[in-house]
Amino acid sequence: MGNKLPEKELLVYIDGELVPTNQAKVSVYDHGYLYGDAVFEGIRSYNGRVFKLNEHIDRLYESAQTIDLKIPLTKEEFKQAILKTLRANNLKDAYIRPIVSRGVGDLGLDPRKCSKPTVVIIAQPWGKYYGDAYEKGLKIVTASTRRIPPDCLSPNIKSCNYLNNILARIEAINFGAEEALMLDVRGFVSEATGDNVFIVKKGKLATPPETIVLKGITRRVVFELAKKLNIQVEERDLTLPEIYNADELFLTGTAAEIAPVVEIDGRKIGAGKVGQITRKLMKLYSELTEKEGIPIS
Ligand code: PXG
Repeated sequence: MGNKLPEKELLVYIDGELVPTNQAKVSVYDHGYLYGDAVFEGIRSYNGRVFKLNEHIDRLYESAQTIDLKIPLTKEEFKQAILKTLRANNLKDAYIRPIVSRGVGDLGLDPRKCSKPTVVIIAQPWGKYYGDAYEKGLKIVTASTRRIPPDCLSPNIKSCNYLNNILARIEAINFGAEEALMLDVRGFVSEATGDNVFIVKKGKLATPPETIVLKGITRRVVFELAKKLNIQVEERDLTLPEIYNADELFLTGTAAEIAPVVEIDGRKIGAGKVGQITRKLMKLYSELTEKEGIPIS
């Protein structure tokens, strides 16, 4: 994990108040803790601007609506709470982690036991998620753990139930790999444990459809950048042989940004080094994040 530990004590937003990290605590009876009954977002700010803030807020409210959780703030109030948290911590380049849980209840699943949702916003300085892999490229493996299918728990919900992904990540760690690729229950490619996946083949991009993955905001940005470069993008089912025979392979995510992959399951991808199209997209992404976004102050 490329995140830097905060040098000074940061303030965390909890239910409208900014409290020092060592006092930033949530009840053990919170259903977010007891049952993973919560939704979250992962947002970045660069150079004093919050990148794609509206898109992240929209997805947070969609996740909440899907699990029938009413966020006790309007979208505008939520945005202001995020900006306030960043200002209070004097952060310009940060990772922002809002979490809305069902709230404090009792033992037992019944969400009616929770009288009000708990709203937390953590914001902290952030480095590179995959360290030096942006130059060298990542080595990843395919996990035997399959991504939960949409008819069981939609991967569109950004919920605090990450055990499926964590199991895949443990497989990667145990194999000495940096990340794991997950297949869906049909055996088609879905996504990495915290990133969407793209292949480049014969100058075109392809990525799995939104029905089986998280609707990644970085994934959408890559669509925009590809358009600018006149590169076609297909959203379709991808097989593992297509991954092995791709010219280039990369992962996308708010934390990961655009991360090149040069090896999977022991097979080199393309020339075994960061590809040309991936490099172009990485450059454009970094330029965009530096200039676009909602100003913190
Ligand atoms: N798929 C999954 C399963 C994710 O969790 C993405 C794709 C990329 O989506 P965005 O919208 O960021 O392009 C994610 C991203 C964290 C954390 O601790 C969150 C994610 C990944 C890694 C860590 O906040 N979510």
